[in-house]
Amino acid sequence: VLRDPGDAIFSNHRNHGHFLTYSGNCLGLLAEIMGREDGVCKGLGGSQHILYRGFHSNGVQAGLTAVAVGNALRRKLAGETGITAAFIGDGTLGEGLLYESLNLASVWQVPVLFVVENNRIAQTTPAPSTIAGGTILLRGKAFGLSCWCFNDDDPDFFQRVEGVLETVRSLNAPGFLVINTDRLGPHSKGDDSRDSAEMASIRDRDPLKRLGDRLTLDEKHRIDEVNREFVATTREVAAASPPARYRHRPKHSFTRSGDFARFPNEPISTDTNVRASLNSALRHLLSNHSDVVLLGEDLHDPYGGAFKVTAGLSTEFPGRVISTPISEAAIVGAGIGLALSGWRPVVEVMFADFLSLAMDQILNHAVKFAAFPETRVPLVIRTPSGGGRGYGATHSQSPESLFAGVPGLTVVFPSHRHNPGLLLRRAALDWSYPCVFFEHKLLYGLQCGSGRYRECVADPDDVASYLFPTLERGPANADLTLVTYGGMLPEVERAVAALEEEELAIRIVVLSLLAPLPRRTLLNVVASGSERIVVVEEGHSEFGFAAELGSLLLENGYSGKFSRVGAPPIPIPAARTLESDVIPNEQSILEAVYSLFRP
Ligand SMILES: Cc1ncc(C[n+]2csc(CCOP(=O)(O)OP(=O)(O)O)c2C)c(N)n1
Ligand SMILES: [Mg+2]
Repeated sequence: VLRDPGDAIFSNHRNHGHFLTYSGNCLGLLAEIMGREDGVCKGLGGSQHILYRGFHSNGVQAGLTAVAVGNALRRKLAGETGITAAFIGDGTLGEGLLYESLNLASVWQVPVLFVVENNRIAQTTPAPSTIAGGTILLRGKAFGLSCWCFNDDDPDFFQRVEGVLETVRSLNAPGFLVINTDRLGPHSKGDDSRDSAEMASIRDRDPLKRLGDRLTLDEKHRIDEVNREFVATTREVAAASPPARYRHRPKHSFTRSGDFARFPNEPISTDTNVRASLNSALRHLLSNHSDVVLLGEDLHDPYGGAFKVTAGLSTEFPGRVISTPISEAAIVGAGIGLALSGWRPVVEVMFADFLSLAMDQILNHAVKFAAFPETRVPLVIRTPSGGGRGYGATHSQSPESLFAGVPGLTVVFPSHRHNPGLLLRRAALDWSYPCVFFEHKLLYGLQCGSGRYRECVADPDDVASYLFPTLERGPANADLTLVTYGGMLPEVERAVAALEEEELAIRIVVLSLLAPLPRRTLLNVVASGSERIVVVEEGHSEFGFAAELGSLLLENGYSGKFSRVGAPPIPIPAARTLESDVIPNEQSILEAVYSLFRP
């Protein structure tokens, strides 16, 4: 009954039945499970991870519930028909994201039907020992959803479920359906701890068996025979499909091509600061692209976001700048749902420190979907980052290296010497992969300006290195090259001014793209003509950006001196005096530089 072309399903680890009911594609599913080329996801997904038309599933319990809400939000905003079904098991009632998703669905009144398959067991754990008081249904009621509960052996089960779907469709609002059912076998292989008497009664209650009992023996045999033959043939055809193989071993998830002419450059405007540049980029996106929507906490006027980057936009674009509950995981998930269904969401996470709450959505959902062939996830997550304002340990961090370590995630961190607004527009419009866009708090108020920097030549095979350029300033044969990005640039420039007083020739290289690391661009510019390289980053330097750059240089034969400057691996303290002792500054940069000139 999910027959509207706009309908979508977000399933879970137990997706085979959902998939077959949705698609009827038995061969595609079996070949996928067997790791064959004819699999619906060409062997990339396997048993649990499926993306096929409007069908999505993966193996993270509740992980797709927020993505489902985003999928339904897109349809609602676009005024389209269709509903979204999101499946969970009873054991998944322990996952926090589920409640963020129920809340979002209710606040936004989007047509998502949450379906709880209540088999009273989770892997090996009986439900009563993990599901606290009240009934399951009350959980849906608590969020104001229309609620239903049926047994799967109810003779009118199908008609009842059809009625539920029609209600959700006609109300265009969320629902919560609990289906009491049974698990007929072990969770995986030999992991069923239920005793034989319980299993016998479960098998006896099996609605399919009960249906079968109404048939004559002859009819039953005939149906069994047809089914056996169908399964045997399907298996044979699936087995004849070649094992899935990469044509070329992939180096990354990004497709690359050097057609830079598609992305015109723009001179940087010097009469604007970073905040205004970003604000006008968002205004441009909203004015010219009806598929752009902004999500985040406190974005609305007159507040306009914690750092005022969205000021004025909720007034100018009613309904498209959406202030959300405090639910970082769910709003990033909803962004994934919007992006997967063709829109260009820009999500603001109020402080970069809170990205950790959305890590599962980024690591297990956004980049995983984006790695499927012909799948675009143009999601931008903007976030103010870094210290220098005495905000303490949970509002001052620089977590970009953590996120640069996520395979398939794009990490952009512009400085005031880049064109921050242009880079944000490119992340939203020209780049079809999930991107975390860091904005340093101390840069918001700085005037933009190219400051005598020039763009390094981009790698012709790497569009990202062009879209999010690396800048350089200073002579090619410098005594020393300083490499940095984001909020460290003003400190680096102060240090360089001091060094130039001492008649040292210093080159500065400033990245805006941290991941995928613009390797060839960096090798061309950094490794050539410098015997001393100092990398400055604000985050703690262990396992960080500078370490990655150091490896790149070593692997490519660099034999000069190398040093990195970063914070120690401790929580950022709140007192300004303590904070300035741990975050790199002009003085600590100079010390690192001088140490490389000592014999
Ligand atoms: C976030 C997460 N934690 C743990 C698991 C491992 N796991 C897979 S299925 C499962 C039990 C799920 O139980 P339930 O939600 O009741 O679904 P059922 O299998 O009974 O349909 C567990 C713990 C997982 N896949 N995802
Ligand atoms: Mg269960």
